[in-house]
Amino acid sequence: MAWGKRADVIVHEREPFNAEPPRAALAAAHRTPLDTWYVRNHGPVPGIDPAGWRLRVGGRVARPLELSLAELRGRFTAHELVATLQCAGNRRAGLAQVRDIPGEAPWGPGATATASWTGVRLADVLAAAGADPDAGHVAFEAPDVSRIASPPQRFGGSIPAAKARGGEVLLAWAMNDEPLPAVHGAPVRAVVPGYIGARSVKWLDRITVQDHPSDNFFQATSYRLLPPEADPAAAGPGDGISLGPLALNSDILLPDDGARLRAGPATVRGYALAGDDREVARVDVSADGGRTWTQAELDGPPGPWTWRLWRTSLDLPPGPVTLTARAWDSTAAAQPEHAAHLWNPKGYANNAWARIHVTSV
Ligand SMILES: Nc1nc2c(c(=O)[nH]1)N[C@H]1C(S)=C(S)[C@@H](COP(=O)(O)O)O[C@H]1N2
Ligand SMILES: [Mo]
Repeated sequence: MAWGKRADVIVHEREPFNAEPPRAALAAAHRTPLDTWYVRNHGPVPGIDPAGWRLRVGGRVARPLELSLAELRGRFTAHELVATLQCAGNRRAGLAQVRDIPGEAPWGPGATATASWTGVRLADVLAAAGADPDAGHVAFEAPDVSRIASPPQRFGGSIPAAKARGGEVLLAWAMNDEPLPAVHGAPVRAVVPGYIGARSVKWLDRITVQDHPSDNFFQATSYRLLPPEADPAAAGPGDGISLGPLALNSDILLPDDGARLRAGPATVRGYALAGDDREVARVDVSADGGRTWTQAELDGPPGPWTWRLWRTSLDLPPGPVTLTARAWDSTAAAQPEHAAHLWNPKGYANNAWARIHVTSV
């Protein structure tokens, strides 16, 4: 299978390559194996010679930097951090059931995964460059040119400087203790835990400290939540709500949607992710559409920036059963019940209650 992915990945697009694993595959481990990780690309995977690769750090800095891979690894302390990434389009299929979302991949719950990342802290690199403490944003850029962008341009995005200075944002060259695979951004990618996946820019080659958010298409125009009546083809820079910190979300991974099970006790498993610096506080699971709930057992988190895998056992009556799950976070916020009031023309940020349909016999 392409790009070292397992044979059963669901390929949404071959070029650019976009694929997610079947939901059950994500339940197997806290750290998702590399062959199971989703891939989200907006353009062709660039072929980068690591020996010729340079990271340029500029903008509002006292000392602009140009670093080879050896310099990046040699000059700064390496850190390892386990972090979950999640695409803003994760679970879009649930929104597309409400109303058509033309031109966007119908991602299921698999556009999210967890890895241990090894790299240097963006904060340390910014300090070495003498980044202006009053600059509000840090922008990333990469060489992959997307024809989705108008005009066609390199992929980019930005994060607030306060987030960039948090120790959790890494410039990573290894994933699950393996060299970063080409499709995941080799030689170096940004890892921005708690933010939509689009800010974790792969094949990173430029960092700019600046006063304003990036004017790259994928920050200024795309990855923004438009009102339902907006025409996404007519959207311009600054329209809609900018997406940064992830919304609280969860989904059911086992049993599979459409499964036939024996009536009686059944194990239900899934993931929950709180987004940015919030924590998952509780996950409720229901076999009667939300009339009664059972609290799931949360697995110990592999780190503060990761999903919680959860499990519980529910008694299934014979017949068709809808399994429902909803998470709560440390601010006592819960997931909204229905995708209908979350619908937006680009299909981002679906964090409605998880629902799968099974038949027990
Ligand atoms: N250069 C570059 N970085 C990128 C992208 C891209 O298309 N080009 N896609 C982004 C999006 S939308 C997501 S969700 C994550 C996906 O990371 P993965 O493919 O390693 O799973 O990468 C982000 N970084
Ligand atoms: Mo994404």
